[in-house]
Amino acid sequence: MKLRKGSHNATGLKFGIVVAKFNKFVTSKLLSSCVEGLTKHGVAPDDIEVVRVPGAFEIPLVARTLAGTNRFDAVICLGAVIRGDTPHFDYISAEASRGIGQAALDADVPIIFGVLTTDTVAQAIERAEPSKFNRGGEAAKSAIEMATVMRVIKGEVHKLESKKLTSNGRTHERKKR
Ligand code: INI
Repeated sequence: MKLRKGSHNATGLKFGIVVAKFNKFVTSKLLSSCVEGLTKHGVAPDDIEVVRVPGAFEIPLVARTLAGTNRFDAVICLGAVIRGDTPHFDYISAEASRGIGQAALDADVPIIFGVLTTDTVAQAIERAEPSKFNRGGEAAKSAIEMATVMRVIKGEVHKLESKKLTSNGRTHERKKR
């Protein structure tokens, strides 16, 4: 049996973050915990690009577009959809989750679902809080794990390890130790 897995070392990796402005009192906390989670694992601040969108409904298109640029190892989506008195919640949360999942499959790039869907404001605050559920930090960890495992299963880690770039741009096999 061969076990393939990602790592927590994100040095040199690049991430896009799409964050909704709607319910900013929650999404700003998700964003700061997410950025902290990335930098804590070795991501350079210059390798993180943040795009703000009006609400969770707008996240999938921007996530798909960012992923399609091939500039990022993973894209992280952050938002907070909080249930109200109308069915609006169901439409927004369903479209955000469906669209984000579809975007990842279409772009062939990991896109992380860091969108809270809660019944109450208190639940959303609790989940964004770094000392409680810390969903922003969790989204960062998932993005790193997915970015690194995708490199492994696409063979890129093996290629980097076994081949050395020569000065004229050609590669030659590295001697086995
Ligand atoms: N957007 C959210 O991100 N969270 C919500 O809770 C929310 N509610 O409840 O309405 C919400 N609505 C805005 C929506 O995402 C779009 O921005 C808007 O419909 C314009 O397309």
